[in-house]
Amino acid sequence: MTLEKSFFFGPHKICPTQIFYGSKFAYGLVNLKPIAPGHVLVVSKRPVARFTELTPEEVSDLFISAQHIGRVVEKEFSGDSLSVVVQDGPYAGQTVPHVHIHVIPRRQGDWKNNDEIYDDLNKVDNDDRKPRSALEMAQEANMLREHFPENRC
Ligand code: AMW
Repeated sequence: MTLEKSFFFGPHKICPTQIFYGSKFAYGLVNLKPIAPGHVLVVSKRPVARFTELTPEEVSDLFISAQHIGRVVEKEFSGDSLSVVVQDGPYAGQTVPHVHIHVIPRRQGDWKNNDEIYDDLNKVDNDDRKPRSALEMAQEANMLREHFPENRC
């Protein structure tokens, strides 16, 4: 199923080809600058910046969505664990002021020191992190979308 509707992620208009998952209150998109293979984002459909602004129903749906998505990306990207991360507010590393969960497949030894993953998460504007092409992101979203036939956008 193709998701026709685009959404905003903070100030960024997200093309439908980047979106692979939709629930009542959340959507899943592939990452422009992933820090590991399969690093995706689960975003609140309502464009609020802070976690505390979500209703209980939105929190529940967002995390249930992250659980479904985590199961799929861990398997598809040959992970053995997941990092599930919320950077809630600018001083916690949030660069896009719109509530989102990072879901990142993890493998043994992928970061030498585990907490260095947070350094990499915070290097989003670093020149080493080249944005991916629209085609590469669309191909990944197409593959992931196959796992979510019940998508609702
Ligand atoms: W934060 O620093 O707000 O916790 O995370 C922002 C995330 O959003 C980063 O992983 C970054 O790569 C990603 N990102 C920024 N702009 C886009 C975009 N247009 N499409 C997809 N991902 C994006």
